[in-house]
Amino acid sequence: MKSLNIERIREDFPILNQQINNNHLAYLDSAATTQKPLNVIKAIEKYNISNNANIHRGAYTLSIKATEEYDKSRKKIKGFINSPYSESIIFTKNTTEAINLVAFSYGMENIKDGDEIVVLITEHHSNILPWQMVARKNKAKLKFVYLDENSIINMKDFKDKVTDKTKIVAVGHVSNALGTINPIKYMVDYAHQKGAVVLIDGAQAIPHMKVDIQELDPDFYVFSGHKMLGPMGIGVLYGRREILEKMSPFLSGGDMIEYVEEQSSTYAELPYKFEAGTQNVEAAVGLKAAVEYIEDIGLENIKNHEMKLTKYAIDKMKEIHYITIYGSQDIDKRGGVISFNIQDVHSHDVATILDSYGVAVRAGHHCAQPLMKYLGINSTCRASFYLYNTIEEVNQFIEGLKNVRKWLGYGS
Ligand code: C6P
Repeated sequence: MKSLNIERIREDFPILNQQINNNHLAYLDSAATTQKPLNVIKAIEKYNISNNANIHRGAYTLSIKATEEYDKSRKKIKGFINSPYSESIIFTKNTTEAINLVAFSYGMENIKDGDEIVVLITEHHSNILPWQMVARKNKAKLKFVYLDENSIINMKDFKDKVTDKTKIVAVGHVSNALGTINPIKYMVDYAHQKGAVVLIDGAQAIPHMKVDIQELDPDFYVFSGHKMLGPMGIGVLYGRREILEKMSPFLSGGDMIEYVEEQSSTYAELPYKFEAGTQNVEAAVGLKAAVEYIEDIGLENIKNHEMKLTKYAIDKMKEIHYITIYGSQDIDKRGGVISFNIQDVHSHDVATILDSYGVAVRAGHHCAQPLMKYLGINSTCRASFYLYNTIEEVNQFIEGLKNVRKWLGYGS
């Protein structure tokens, strides 16, 4: 493990080198979306300057070149997550679309009256609403697993809720709202023992830690390109090949067919069966470049850096008596996300005041309203770190925090 050369890394992210409200921009919202390094921006530019054409359609050289670029991206993702097959890698628009694909193509067809679906109370709406729809339509029950007294998933509750009736367990690898890393391997194995199919929402995990699909062995694993230095508009669904082969298409139309008759059609093989219509090829190209960047720096080094910043920030925040930090107090169970509130101040006011100091944090319910309700709050402020953030930026954030209550007329 080596320390990151942050100065060198920041040269790759020109967007970070700007003033916001006369202050250095401290971008602490990478859990919402990450910034793009120059190699990603240049890869997209190069694709558009030299290789752009519609894929799989042309017999001409430019279309073949574009198709090759798209295929290379799929192979890159296969290697990055150690998927056994390229055909298991389906490109989607984002995590949300990937979960909807599974809910509609697998869930709607396999969940029956009386079956159960289990999710965690910490799930993002994208991993709740599709299952609500399946449960409502197919008369199944949607069950939630709650937290224990240490604000981590209560594993006794998990084991109570996952039963022989459970057909799908859909769990986040890392919570976007609390930053908690879930014991996902244990959850996958336990759910499999009970005969359930497991989907893991890896949107907040894959940018920060090594995910080895063959070791973890989930049935589905989903994530978004824009949270891992890549472009918006591209996401990934990894699916177990045998299951994907049996599933019906989610979207239908061009590019996902074998033969089309007036009244019926046969479908293309994997992965094309699930990639209807013209795909976001330039985003796939950008995603490949993003993975190359991450691999070059090394996921362990990235995680190590983020944890250094997180620990430093939490220690400083704990010194401020009117701040409440949510989630596990155990640093080993956290990713680089800190959700917090300042006593008597709405999270949006905190974020707006921090913005005046150049600090960008997210405020609100973080698309986790059931969690907020469960915690008895309506929102939090959230700072999230990535490989390009510095200790100086954490200090800028802490200084801003110390001023929030003063701005609003409180003593301290
Ligand atoms: N979370 C956040 O600020 P999309 O929008 O489809 O790329 O990702 C949805 C999603 C799904 N699961 C988790 C765990 C997520 O964190 C997100 C996106 C952003 O926390 C936007 S709400």
